[in-house]
Amino acid sequence: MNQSTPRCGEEHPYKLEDLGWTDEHEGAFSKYTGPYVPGRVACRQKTVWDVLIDGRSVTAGISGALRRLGRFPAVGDYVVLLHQPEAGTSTIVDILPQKTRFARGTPGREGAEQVIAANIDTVFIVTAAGHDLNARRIERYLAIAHASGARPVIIINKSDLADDPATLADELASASPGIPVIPISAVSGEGVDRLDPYLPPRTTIALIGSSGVGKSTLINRLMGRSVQETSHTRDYDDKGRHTTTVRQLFILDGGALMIDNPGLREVGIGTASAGIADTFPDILELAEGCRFSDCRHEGEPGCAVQAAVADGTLPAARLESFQRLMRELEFEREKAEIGLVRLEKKRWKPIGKYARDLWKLKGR
Ligand SMILES: Nc1nc2c(ncn2[C@@H]2O[C@H](COP(=O)(O)OP(=O)(O)OP(=O)(O)O)[C@@H](O)[C@H]2O)c(=O)[nH]1
Ligand SMILES: [Mg+2]
Repeated sequence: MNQSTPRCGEEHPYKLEDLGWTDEHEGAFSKYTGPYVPGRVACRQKTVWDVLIDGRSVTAGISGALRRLGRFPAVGDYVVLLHQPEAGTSTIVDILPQKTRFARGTPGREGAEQVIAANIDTVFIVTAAGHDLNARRIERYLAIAHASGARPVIIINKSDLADDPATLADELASASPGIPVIPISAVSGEGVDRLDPYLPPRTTIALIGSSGVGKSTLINRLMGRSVQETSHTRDYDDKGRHTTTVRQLFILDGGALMIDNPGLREVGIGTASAGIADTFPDILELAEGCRFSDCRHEGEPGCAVQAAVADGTLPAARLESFQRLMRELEFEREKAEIGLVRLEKKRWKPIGKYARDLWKLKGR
């Protein structure tokens, strides 16, 4: 299928099945009869969505009902369209159940989760040789990737800039037990074929990572042509410039579906508690040996986790990272529980007397 991903309004050769549509989706859609068609969201502009339907791409708005419910489709969502080509209108009226949802807590928006992409099979967490390579950052990404239900794979791009690319993977290995870590160069193509096992037809892969790590360059490499704009600065230093500004789904020649995302700057942990457990299986296993079942590993007697730090089997920075993420998670829970409102940057205030009393009780 050697043609670029359809732009809006264009015809294309893809059937719904090529877009990952399954019998399960068919079952969920079967209650709709009449002028309804199913599709998959390929791109979200501010208030309109590009949706791939059988054989073509259309631009659609959403129904008033979805808007009132605050249900905004994400890229990757399977949706139901009220499609009236004779009137020249298409409206998204429903979002089919999501298999997975990749979300990040967005501090500052009343704790609301921001869905980055839906129905993702695999998340490529992209980092790059140089200043972005940071085990703590990877742990944070891994926690939200695990929580999404998708399988994470770590990609270290720009291996051409490293003296010894093999050692780069070792640097991240202790932060990601059991997770594949693959060094590549999107520019030279070195190592890119090692991604093939993760790119079977009809599977959906989301690229996430900081701005400038080379996500769009990798898309262009995998597409075999330039479909995404990339930064012109080679020595990218992430001073807040984002080259990619909208999320977009691409169909690779091999049939895999890949979503390019703008670089993430702030990644809140949201409510990814299950993700934290999956990211730190080593710490949870050690914790089973602690004397107290509610041990926080902060100096309690008989703490097996602290003992592992002391004898060098667990890096102290990894434990700190775990504790920081757990504190964030606790804060997110409190926010949801007692109702906090953000007044200005990084300052939260309780709303209502009950919340204020509880906040004081907790010694904040
Ligand atoms: N040396 C080297 N440079 C690379 C590689 N991949 C990407 N780059 C460069 O890194 C810069 C940023 O690449 P982009 O693909 O725009 O990065 P991005 O992750 O899409 O950035 P945002 O869209 O802002 O999130 C560009 O100048 C690329 O040429 C690589 O493998 N090696
Ligand atoms: Mg980009």
